[in-house]
Amino acid sequence: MLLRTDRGFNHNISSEITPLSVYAQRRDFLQRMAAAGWLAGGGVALAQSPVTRPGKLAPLNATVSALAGTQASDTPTPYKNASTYNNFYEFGTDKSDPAENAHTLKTRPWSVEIEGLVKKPGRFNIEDLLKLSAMEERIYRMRCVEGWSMVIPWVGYSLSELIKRVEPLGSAKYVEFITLADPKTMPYVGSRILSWPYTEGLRLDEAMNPLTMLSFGMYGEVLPNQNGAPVRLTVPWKYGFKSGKSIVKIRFTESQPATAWNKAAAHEYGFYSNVNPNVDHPRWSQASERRIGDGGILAKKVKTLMFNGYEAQVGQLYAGMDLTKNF
Ligand SMILES: Nc1nc2c(c(=O)[nH]1)N[C@H]1C(S)=C(S)[C@@H](COP(=O)(O)O)O[C@H]1N2
Ligand SMILES: [Mo]
Repeated sequence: MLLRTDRGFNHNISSEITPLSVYAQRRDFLQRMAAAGWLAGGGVALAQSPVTRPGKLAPLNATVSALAGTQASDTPTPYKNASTYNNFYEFGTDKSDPAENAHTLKTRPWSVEIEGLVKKPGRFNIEDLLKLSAMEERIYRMRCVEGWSMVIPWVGYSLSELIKRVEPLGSAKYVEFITLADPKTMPYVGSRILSWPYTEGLRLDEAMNPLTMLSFGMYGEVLPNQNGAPVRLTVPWKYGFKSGKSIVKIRFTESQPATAWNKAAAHEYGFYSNVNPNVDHPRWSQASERRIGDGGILAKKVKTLMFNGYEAQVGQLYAGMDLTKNF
């Protein structure tokens, strides 16, 4: 196995130079909307999203996010793929299992408990979380550690909006995400594939980065159960497993929390799990990825980008760190 030990940051941004991209189309769309006088005043682009709604679930209205890095220049993955090719081990390990089995997940009533090192611990009902901040649509590239990727228009807002409300104490350094583990509705929670509940964690500054998103929907509609309804994390510069689904608890801690995949195989899955084409998984290369879409498993491979293409937004979080050790 080839393991490159490139410790420097990759400053190659040629990937940003995409010819006729969705981004450009979207920008044209926004310009046309503005010209037509359809945008709200104050320079805020309350544009309708050009992403087509599949019309399967309840709509979740959002405005196109103006935050840098939130409008990936790639064509969004067809909804069909994004909602039928999933990892959600609580419902099975085959990619098709979650879409087949997750109808048993009960997404109401739902609440997210905030605990640990914060001034304002407590419980947020999902209804209150949905109203906590303005819903934005953000198109993120998502890269699974297994070597495939998708481009998904998420609906939600920055996790930092919630974190600010609960006021972390100075001693809080990490955020732990605990997801639902209900053996009655999740058939594989009794299995020994992983230790349940599925948990994940971020450093507080990673969690506060505006790209880190609390997502409630995708493609203009509420999340399908198999994608982590009613609320999940989306962290676009990290491997997909950091984006925990169906979150029920968020805990602020002083020490680095354990994570489900790190507990299962520490030498394969570290705490950081930043997308990094220069650090291979012990069993396979991470230099390229298969973009899931109409091509199915024969889809063509594309080069994986440092921090999944979000280096400009998040590279400074890791300045001076050895990313081969902190994988
Ligand atoms: N609770 C929970 N969250 C999870 C997982 C899981 O098995 N259980 N799988 C992760 C992995 S490996 C990936 S790639 C993404 C997939 O998200 P998607 O199905 O919405 O694309 O969810 C992540 N979140
Ligand atoms: Mo994944």
